[in-house]
Amino acid sequence: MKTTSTLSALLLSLLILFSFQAHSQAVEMASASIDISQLIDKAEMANRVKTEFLHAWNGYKKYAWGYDALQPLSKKPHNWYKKSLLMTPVDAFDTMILMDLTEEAKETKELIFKNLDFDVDMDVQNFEVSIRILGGLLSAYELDGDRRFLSLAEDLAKRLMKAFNSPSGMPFRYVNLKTGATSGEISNPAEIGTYLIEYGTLSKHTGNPEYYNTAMKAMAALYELRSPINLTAEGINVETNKVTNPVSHISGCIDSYLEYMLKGSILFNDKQLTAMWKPTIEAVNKYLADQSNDTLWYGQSDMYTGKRTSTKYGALDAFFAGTLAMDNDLKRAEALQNSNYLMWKQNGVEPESINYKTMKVENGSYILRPENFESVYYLYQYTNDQRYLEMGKKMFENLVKSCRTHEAYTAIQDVRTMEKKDYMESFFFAETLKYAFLLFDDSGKLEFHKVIFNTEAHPYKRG
Ligand code: DMJ
Repeated sequence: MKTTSTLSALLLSLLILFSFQAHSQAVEMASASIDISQLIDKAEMANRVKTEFLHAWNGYKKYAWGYDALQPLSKKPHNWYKKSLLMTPVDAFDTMILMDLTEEAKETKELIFKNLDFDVDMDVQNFEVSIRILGGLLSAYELDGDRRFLSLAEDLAKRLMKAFNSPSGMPFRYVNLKTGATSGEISNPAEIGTYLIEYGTLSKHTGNPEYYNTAMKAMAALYELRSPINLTAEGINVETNKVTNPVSHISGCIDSYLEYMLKGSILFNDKQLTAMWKPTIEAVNKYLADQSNDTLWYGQSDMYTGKRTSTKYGALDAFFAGTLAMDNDLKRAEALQNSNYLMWKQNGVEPESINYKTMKVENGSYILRPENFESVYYLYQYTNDQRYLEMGKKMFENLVKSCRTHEAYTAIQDVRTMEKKDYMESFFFAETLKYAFLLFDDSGKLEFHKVIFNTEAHPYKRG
């Protein structure tokens, strides 16, 4: 009996020793794979991204020069409204500067000063025109220095500001650039609270505080409509000041309101925003986060009860890993970026939305969205972890494989079949390729910690 138990003890020790060695080997292998990742040639990757930017840009130039955007499959130009606002050129300009595409930047600048005119009788979507055009003109001014960019920005802002002419100070969704007429009272937090970074930057450069105050008033009015547990509604009526849809989440329609609360507090050192951000992020993490073991997602909940209403997550939500990193919550940021990458990898390119409980695709389209690249870039900046270079490289290669056309880049109708869709968004130039490029770029032309990006990836200097 004694001999048997001594033998079993010996066997057990051998087993423990063996599994310990196996574990050490596994750890060594894991670190070896990290060493391999260090072989990523960042300069070569940055150059590859730049080459693809040029490929897409040349397609735009050839078939849609002067229009808002290109439809790459039919090779037709597209305008958002009756007259072009040069969505693609204005959105793309600062990426050209950062990529040192001097010739392209020069001809784009000439096009902008020759053709961009806001004195047009047409209703535009305040949010989209603000983040893309006003946002692009302001970063163009900061990077290029030509005061004509600032004049255009101020002319546009004066027209768009009419949208804020509501009883609450929260903007209507649409405004006529010539007459100032407004429409669209049923709005959402993203379209109400995503102006502060642009308007504050404009106030800084013009010395006129009215822009900052207008954006801040709208944001504060929106914040007042939070629920007693500090969650934000998806739907708001800016005329009646009432909630029209009580669902809360971090996704499209709310996303950039959260982003601007944090970024605004940093860029302008605004204590009111810091005081708003603290209870907001606590509520988001308490009622929207869905965590099990090391896995983190953010779902949708009722703003009054905090009860989960859906386990939908998608391409737009992916920005939040970067926001968490910026808020010094690296633990959640890294966990969420793992989920983002999982969502991307599952089909080779991320879909618009999935159910994170079943991992089933709910909406299979991919419209060249940037948020996953954005968060990879942020995470790499905050951690210096080579894993994020690996992620970015893989995602970029997938993008090239699935979205590249003979003469440009295009959206995907459904990532399950990879059938293509005929549109190239301006944010592909402003954001997706910019973040992919900056992830690998070591030129020092843009110092991450010295800028804040607007939600369309247009960078503004801090301080
Ligand atoms: C961009 O226009 C902005 O990033 C916006 O905040 C959300 N959606 C698109 C990109 O996906």
